[in-house]
Amino acid sequence: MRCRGLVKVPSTSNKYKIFLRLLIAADRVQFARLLIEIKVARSISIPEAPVAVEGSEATVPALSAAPSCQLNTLPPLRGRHVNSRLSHNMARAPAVFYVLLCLLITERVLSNKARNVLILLADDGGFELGAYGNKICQTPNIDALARRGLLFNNAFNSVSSCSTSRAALLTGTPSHQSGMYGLHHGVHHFNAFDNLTSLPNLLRQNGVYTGIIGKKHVGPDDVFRFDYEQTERNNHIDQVGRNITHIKLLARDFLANANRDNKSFFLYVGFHDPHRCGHSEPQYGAFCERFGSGEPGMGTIPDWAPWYYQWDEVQLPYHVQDTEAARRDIAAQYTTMSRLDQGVGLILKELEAAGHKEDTLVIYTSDNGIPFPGGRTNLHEAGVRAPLLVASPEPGARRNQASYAMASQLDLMPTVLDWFGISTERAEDNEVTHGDEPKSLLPILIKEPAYSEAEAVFASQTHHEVTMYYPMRAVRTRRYKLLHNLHHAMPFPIDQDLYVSPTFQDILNRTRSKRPLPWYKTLRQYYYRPQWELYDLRRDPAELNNLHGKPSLTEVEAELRARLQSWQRRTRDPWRCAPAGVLDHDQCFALDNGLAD
Ligand SMILES: *[C@@H]1O[C@H](CO)[C@@H](O)[C@H](O)[C@H]1NC(C)=O
Ligand SMILES: *[C@@H]1O[C@H](CO)[C@@H](O)[C@H](O)[C@H]1NC(C)=O
Ligand SMILES: *[C@@H]1O[C@H](CO)[C@@H](O)[C@H](O)[C@H]1NC(C)=O
Ligand SMILES: *[C@@H]1O[C@H](CO)[C@@H](O)[C@H](O)[C@H]1NC(C)=O
Ligand SMILES: [Ca+2]
Repeated sequence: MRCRGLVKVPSTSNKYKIFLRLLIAADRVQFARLLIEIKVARSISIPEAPVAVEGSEATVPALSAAPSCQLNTLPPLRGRHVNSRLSHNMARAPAVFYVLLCLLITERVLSNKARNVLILLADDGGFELGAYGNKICQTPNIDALARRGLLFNNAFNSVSSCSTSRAALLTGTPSHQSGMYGLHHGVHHFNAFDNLTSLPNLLRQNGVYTGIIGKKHVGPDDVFRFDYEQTERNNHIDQVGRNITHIKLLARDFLANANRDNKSFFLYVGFHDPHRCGHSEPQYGAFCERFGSGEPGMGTIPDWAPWYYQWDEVQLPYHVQDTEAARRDIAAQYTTMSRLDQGVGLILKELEAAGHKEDTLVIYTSDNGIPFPGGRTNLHEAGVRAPLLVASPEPGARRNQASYAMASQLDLMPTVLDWFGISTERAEDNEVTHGDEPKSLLPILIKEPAYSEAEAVFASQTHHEVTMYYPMRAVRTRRYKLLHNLHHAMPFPIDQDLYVSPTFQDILNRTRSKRPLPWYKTLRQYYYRPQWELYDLRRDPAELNNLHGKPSLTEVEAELRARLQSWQRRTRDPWRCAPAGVLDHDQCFALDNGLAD
């Protein structure tokens, strides 16, 4: 396979000379082989659960009698009421598997072995990764991490905006329930509710040494407190979020503290790459790709060897127009990806040097989709579908494999708590207690769950910037997505950062001057959306063919709608009556504004 489009330039040289063309490694992550069956376990199965009516709950007697694994944090294993999706999944799973799982977990907690977690969070990072099939953008370090662990092909953000997504990741709570309705900084000024239980607070209470390096972007401080904080609050964001040499040294410092105190640790590294910076620091380029590049006046980052790409050979995402301006924008993003990728490599080396390669769960993901039209701030796929790599050091863990299980970033908090063997009782203050609730992903690291059409993830967005009020709610199963644009008559808002980008300016200019725009939508279509959008993602991954109201899908749509509403009710969504009604004392009262359907 030829690796096209790649130009590597030494940081000291200005000559854009190709001197290296790489072959794509042959041992790519295997996308096809998924269902590894444990033959012995298959012969014993739990009877099918009664089919639950939407919103109601079904008890699964077989489960109450089955493994009483008190140490596990998965609610179903405590023999509680479980919702239809979970009971469905559990009912299909082999009983022996759960018994083994309980034994594993019990042994793990009793052996008191050190266990740590490292979260590597990209900022607006997408699928510009070799591991996810991008053939041009070179990310050898992240690809190596993917080979060491499990690659999720169906992982989703619960919201497509920075602060809200980070708050959701750190509390397991959707944005409408956390109170973090939009961006935290400056005039936007959003904060989560004071009564929320966050992952770092819970871990600190349980004796885990917690650290954050890089972008924090959530508040209030008391709700999100880490023992070790090197963030934009006490540093320049570029130093803690983009200067990978500086980040490496901070990680070394944190790990030395953890080792000195002989403590389990949780380290959250919030890279600011590959976020745009044309709005805040245009002197460094659209993606800050020149910051520390070694070009005159840009400074150097000793550990970064930037990679440069030819604009005409980037791998264009389907939601970005095929023009030189947009392609150059993507090429700049790729260069910034090389800084993120090498940063990930440095942190993993520090982890190993500190003696923690074999006892640390490593998670790589991104807070929201890429900052291009159709991406960040949208609940369409390019806005919420996220890379998710989870590498477990456990001997039985899946490696160099892909999972198609539906995973939400709301699942990360229960996953980390499960890893540390901490009960989620206190986390349940966050009110997500029944139904389609967040779940630990650890069982998936051991075995691919049986395929289920019933698995779903949810998304909820209200603001990005304070001016960008555009509430949306969505439910996504493996096949379908139902998206509700609550205030659909308003134009879809555009954030400052996207507005000044070469890609959006190009769309504007071409639309204004009526020049050809080789894009998947018109600007008008992008701004004005219908109230309901229903997509069959198997047939229509770009979400271009709205099937809302299609007679053959009446039942599918009604089911998704009921499920979305039920999730909104359970998570106390203040918007659950919008736009057709007003909420009062947990009831919706009609407005007769013609939007009831
Ligand atoms: C560190 O803690 C573990 C238990 O968590 C214990 O077995 C070990 O002896 C401790 N090491 C030191 C040097 O204190
Ligand atoms: C990055 O950090 C290193 C170490 O602190 C420093 O020497 C270097 O000048 C920094 N680079 C930039 C571009 O700020
Ligand atoms: C947390 O605070 C919010 C806002 O005041 C409130 O609506 C919610 O019910 C509170 N949750 C709990 C568990 O107290
Ligand atoms: C768009 O038009 C403006 C004004 O004519 C111009 O300054 C700018 O360079 C153009 N941008 C792009 C990306 O074509
Ligand atoms: Ca972001």
